[in-house]
Amino acid sequence: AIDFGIEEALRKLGLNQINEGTSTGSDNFGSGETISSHSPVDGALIGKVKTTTPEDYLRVMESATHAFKEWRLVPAPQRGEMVRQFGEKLRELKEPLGKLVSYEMGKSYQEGLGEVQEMIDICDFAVGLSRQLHGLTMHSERPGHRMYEQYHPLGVVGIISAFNFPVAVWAWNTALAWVCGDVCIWKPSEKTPMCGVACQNIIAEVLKENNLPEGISCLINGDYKVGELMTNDKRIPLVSATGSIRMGKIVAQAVAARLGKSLLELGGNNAIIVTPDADIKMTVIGAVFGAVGTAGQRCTSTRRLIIHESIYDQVKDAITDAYKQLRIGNPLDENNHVGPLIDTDAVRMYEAALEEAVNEGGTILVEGGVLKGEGYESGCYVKPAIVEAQNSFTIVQEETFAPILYLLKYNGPVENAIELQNGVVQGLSSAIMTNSLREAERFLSSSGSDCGIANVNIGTSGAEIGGAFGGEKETGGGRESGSDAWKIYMRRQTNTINYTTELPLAQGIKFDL
Ligand code: UN1
Repeated sequence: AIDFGIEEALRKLGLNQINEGTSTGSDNFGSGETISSHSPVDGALIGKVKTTTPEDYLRVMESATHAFKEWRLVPAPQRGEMVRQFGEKLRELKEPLGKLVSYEMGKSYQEGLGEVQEMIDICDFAVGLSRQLHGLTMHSERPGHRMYEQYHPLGVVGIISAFNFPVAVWAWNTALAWVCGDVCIWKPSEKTPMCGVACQNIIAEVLKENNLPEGISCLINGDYKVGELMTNDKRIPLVSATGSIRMGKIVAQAVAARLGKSLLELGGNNAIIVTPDADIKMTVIGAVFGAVGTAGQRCTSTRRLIIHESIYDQVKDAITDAYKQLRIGNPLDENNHVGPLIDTDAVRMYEAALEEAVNEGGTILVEGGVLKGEGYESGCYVKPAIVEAQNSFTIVQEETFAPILYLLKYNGPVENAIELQNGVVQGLSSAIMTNSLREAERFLSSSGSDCGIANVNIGTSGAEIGGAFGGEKETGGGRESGSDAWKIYMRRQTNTINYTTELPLAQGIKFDL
């Protein structure tokens, strides 16, 4: 086997064969059972991580609560300075961390580096933001009164993240939460626990170097039961959760039952509309990357292509041709386009989805299948598939986290394509390929795409961190990352100050004593 420098990367990230999976900042422990992390790349054991017990969690919570009391008093620009240093450390460790992401999750090394770049970018964004946590001032209706609003830190933020972006999604949340004056407890996916420990090692060093309270960044590990410790904990005012719609509904109900806030970033069922005015070459690149990049395991992955009948055959031929060029294999080898799925459960779901698509009447255009033989020993490598289908198929309505692309045909005006595109329960990302101004603007209008992300002449995946990221309907409604997404990590307070010697009441009410 070729050595892709994994050992060295693990060493640079301070990872061991057995790692403590619970951290109150600098104190690492974990008395629960261990999770073994096997790479989907070659099936090898990367390392083990000890899970968090309810007793361990109490210690974590104590550390976080204590840290919050101090951290909220640190001026926001100084909090930004801590995040700046964290971003610097990420720049230094970009290669080993990108490699670990690639090896533990299975995405290509390029995409692993890209994910760490998103972390660096959100740190830069958060540093600037730390001087711009602005509120408004209003004019009071009463003389001699001043009215304004301010944003205060919220408290302990719980972060539950998914395997597919094992480091970036945490960073989008935590970098903003930290400049907002919050402290965070993170439960990474139990499928990528080593990435979690690596990130915690990096931030723990920054906190120590700055003599900051440990507990600003805490880590817990385990399955949904460990997540429940946070969703049911009224000391956590905000839970940010990324994952399946099924998981999001459970989290949202638990958090709502105690009137906490949740920020949900759940499944997508993203489509690209291809109109008669589309640039076919751009369409092919956007659609192929969107469908097979990250082996179809992004929540923004392209699941459906909605193509006008007049160019249907042309687009179909161009896409199926492009699929013939795809090289599937070890994602650390830069010659490959497509890596493995996360595990063999995901492979089974991929196989079941293809079977169901055919049972419902779909036609296979590019055949799928599980790869066997040399280089594919982990059993997680599958062939990207294309199926001609109908939007009404049950399987097309669902998000399958795998490289399966459904081709759908539309006729008539672009409104018909928009109706198909909106005709699913999810509402994350969407795109239109067109050179027609009328079609593009229709797609972006109030009667256009109902998604949180709507792109023109760009695919559905690969959003920049500067915009708010998230979607509508069963995608959960949350917004993370750029724009004013920071506001959910703070509590808003309206202040009115009377600088007279009278006490006039609002609404002109008279109350004489
Ligand atoms: C995800 O899949 O959970 O837009 C996040 C994108 C990436 C983030 C995806 N920037 O594809």
